[in-house]
Amino acid sequence: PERRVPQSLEEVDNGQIMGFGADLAEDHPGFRDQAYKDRRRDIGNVARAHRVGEPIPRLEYTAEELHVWATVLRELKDLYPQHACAEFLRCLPLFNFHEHEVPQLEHLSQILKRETGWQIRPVAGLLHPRDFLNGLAFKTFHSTQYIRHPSKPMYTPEPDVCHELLGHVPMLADQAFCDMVHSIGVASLCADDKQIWHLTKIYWFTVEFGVVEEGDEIKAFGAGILSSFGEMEHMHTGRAKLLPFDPEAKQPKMSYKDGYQKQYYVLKSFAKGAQQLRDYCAKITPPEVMAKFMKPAA
Ligand code: H2B
Ligand code: FE
Repeated sequence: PERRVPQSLEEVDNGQIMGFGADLAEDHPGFRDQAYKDRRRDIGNVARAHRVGEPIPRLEYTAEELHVWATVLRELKDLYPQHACAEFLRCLPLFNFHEHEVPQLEHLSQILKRETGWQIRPVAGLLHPRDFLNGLAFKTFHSTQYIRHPSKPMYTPEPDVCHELLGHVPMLADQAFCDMVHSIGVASLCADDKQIWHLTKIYWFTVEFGVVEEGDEIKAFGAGILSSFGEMEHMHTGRAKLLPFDPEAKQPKMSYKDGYQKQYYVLKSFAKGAQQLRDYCAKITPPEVMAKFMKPAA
């Protein structure tokens, strides 16, 4: 059957969760912890019940959950001045993250709306790639609201509130970054499955693991780097290959599980990245869809 291009965010399904659903896999740190699974399911149900346009319900985090957040924040924040890109460092203070409160999605979403017009929509877990990418076309970032298992504060096999808030949210307050990500989203609207896979890799090598040139250094903007102590150090050692970012080129295989990235793609700047993705998007997207979703180039 012909796939309908979603005309509004309501038409982007946020219910198709991949990988870890209600039952966590054997290798998930919470696999043997029924109370954790119940809690994760309850938080997921808040996302499932949320309707577009309503405020995201406030979540009261437990003392144990707060402790996980505080541990992760403490580990990471001292590394940012050295490893994070200038845009991340400029945006981070807007959110005023601190160790005595897990931030609420609604509050962060309001800050993003004010800064770049983006917003957050809660989601119960790892969303299907097509739906996740389609959300970006509507300037919407789907974010989980549960937190990783307390036994492993520095590791999570799936997105959690630490990864989303520390890794993704600050960059979404930067306009050029948002423009780049928006193009990925618009390109996904009419994409076939093969193109969705290509866009998933583009997303992976930019939004998740991208680095950007700053003088003769490279700095991180990818959330997978900025939310991982080990990955930040790994980037800094220079052991990974550095390649120029080119959305048209065949992207290498992504490694989800086998440790740190073997290569990073380097962006010249976010303005250049936004231009590159706009051009790619225009190649695979019908002009009427371009016209509806994209402002004319400045
Ligand atoms: N879902 C959620 N909840 N957070 C993400 O960061 C995410 C996702 N990333 N689904 C997507 C998939 C990404 O890995 C690509 C587009 O598949
Ligand atoms: Fe992510």
